[in-house]
Amino acid sequence: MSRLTISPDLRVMGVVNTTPDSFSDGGQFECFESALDHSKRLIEAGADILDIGGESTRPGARPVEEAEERERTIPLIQAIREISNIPISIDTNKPGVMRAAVDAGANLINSIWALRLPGSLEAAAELGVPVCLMHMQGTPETMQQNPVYDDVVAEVKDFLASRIDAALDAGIPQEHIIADPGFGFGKTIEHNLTLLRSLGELRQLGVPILAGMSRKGMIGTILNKPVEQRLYGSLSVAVMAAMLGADILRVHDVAETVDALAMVKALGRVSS
Ligand code: 7PJ
Repeated sequence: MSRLTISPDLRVMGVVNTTPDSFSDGGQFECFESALDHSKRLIEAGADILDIGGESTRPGARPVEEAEERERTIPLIQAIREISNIPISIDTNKPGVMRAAVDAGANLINSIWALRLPGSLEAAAELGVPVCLMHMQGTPETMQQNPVYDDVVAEVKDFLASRIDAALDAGIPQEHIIADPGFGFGKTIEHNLTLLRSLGELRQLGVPILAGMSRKGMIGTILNKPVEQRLYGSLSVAVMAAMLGADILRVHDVAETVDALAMVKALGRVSS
């Protein structure tokens, strides 16, 4: 019996940041034109989904006004829709941005707050699109100060189960729900590694699992490398997550990850 769990429907979500202070892109894609160029490159590189974000969630980041978040994301979604029908995810927690984004052609709501902020669960249910519910301990301002768990896997799993229940109660169907342990969001490196090892357990939640570790601090700490030198580390953890049962990998380096995951997929076909 194979001890691997490889999703038959492994997908790559490419990150498109439109924030000047994003902790992985460093403002590189600040203006509309470069974000659109970047999106085109990710589509050509084989992304299955694009995740468009207009609010920085880096540790210590300050919240963004809704008008500014809309200005950063909505014209970009409209422009991508003119050239491609690739599924678009909007990384937001504001009901107004969710509505405008879906109206402009977004197909998925990615909520690092797991739709806990006022009005967001109702808005997502009303919009009728799939949602990604992510675990976070604390808030982006303070989450990395001193994260503490008794049992990180059990606590993340219980939290996600309760948010799945809340989504179901609000009328979001199960087949529209994705769960995410939220690597780096109120977690030490040990917490992140424990969650990665136990990713398979999260599959018991009964919904697809999204994992986002690309270029994150856990890689930087282990390799002692700055963000622009974390490609090989990011590919390694993407492959590990895929072999442990993740369904969607949220990454910056799409072309490289698509190749790495093609190898995992091939293995999945042999072992199944
Ligand atoms: C995640 C995210 C993640 C989901 C960010 C970064 C930080 N959304 N948004 N999961 N991370 N669902 O990309 O480094 O892990 S922003």
